[in-house]
Amino acid sequence: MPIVYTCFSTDVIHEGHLNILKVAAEYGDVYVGVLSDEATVRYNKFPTVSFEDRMRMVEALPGIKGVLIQKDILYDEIVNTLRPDYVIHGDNWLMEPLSHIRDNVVSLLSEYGGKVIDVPYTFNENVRKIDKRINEKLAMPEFRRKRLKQLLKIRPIVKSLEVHSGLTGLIAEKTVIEHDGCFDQFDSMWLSSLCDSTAKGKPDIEVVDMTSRFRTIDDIMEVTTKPIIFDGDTGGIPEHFVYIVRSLERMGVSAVIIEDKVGLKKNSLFGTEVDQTQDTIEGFCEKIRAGKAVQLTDDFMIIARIESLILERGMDDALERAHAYVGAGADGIMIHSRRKSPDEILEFCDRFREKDETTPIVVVPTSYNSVTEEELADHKVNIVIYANQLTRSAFPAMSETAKEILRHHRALEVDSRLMPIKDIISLIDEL
Ligand code: SPV
Ligand code: MG
Repeated sequence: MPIVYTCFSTDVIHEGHLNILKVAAEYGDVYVGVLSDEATVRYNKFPTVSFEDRMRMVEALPGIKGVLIQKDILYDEIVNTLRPDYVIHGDNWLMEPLSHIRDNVVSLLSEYGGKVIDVPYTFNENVRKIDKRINEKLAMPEFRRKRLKQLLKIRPIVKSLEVHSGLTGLIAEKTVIEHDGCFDQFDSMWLSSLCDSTAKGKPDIEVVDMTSRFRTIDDIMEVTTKPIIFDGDTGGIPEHFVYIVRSLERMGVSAVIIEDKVGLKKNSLFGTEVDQTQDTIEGFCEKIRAGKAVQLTDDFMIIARIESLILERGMDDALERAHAYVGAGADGIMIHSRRKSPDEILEFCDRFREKDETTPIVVVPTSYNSVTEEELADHKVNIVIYANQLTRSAFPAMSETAKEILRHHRALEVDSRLMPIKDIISLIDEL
């Protein structure tokens, strides 16, 4: 019998999958691949069902000859081992970005005369409802909160993108690209204090109060499912920080990062050009301990941000603080720098890892932006934050549009640079 292969990357078997299996059975013995978590999170929603349960779900389907694990999005390994005569898939893979997967399969099969079968994709009201249900589940606090820890286990480096509104949240949520045969998307969102303040036309000095910052979180959470890392600035005094931890955890935020500064906080990228006071090690440890003491779940993370390199206090001070903060209960360390070169950050990571192999390290390559994610991962960095690039790209574009309209006394000249209204509308999901 000819071998027919299809790969499922789904948490729920619905009529669309059953239709694929029905058509597949007309061509030969049907083998189904279950896509690994590691591959799924590169282009699809985070699975709401464990890999083991997804395997069991597929194994229980009638009329299947075998179930396989597909480790990669591309089918090379499966095709080379199974040598299917047919690979069958919904015809949604004729469109970008999935068409790259299809092209790859066509080329692999053509080496020995195998064929691709495209089945009309089932997208009816019922399937739409199931998709919506999965999204709603992913957005629930108890599911969203733990996702950062889950991602840390399966991603070589967790990528986080700046967000400060529902719209930027949607960009972080929905942007998926194919590049050189690899798929990629952001894993999480960074709720930057700089960009949240800037969006409100205010300086980044903790003047936008927590009630307003929480309102921004809510706007983002309403339209996204990805985990949130919250920029908690200094966290305030320990007596206030405990309330922040409680609220964030309850809302379903995955992590708060607080920086070891006291008094009037200014943005770190000013460095020593402005007066900024670093907290004492003991003072900051007390704040970390206070936060950890009120946390109710194991999912939430308090990450300690070290400003020693920003304030030019030296590497030894940064390392001493890092180990002390972990000793006080910090679930991760963020090390920041405003140098053009990544050298001091990479040196910090290497030296920190000599004594601590597991505590997650977070970095923000804004000024040392030539460093790649692969280099950072080689130095055992766990989370990379792109902290302000959306705001910095949107502002000049908006400013230029405003000037052009003034220049021409009409909007015709700017039109070619604008996103069609139709596209903006399609970005927004309706309930
Ligand atoms: C932010 O995005 O608000 C940050 C990172 O705290 S930085 O602006 O680099 O200090
Ligand atoms: Mg900040």
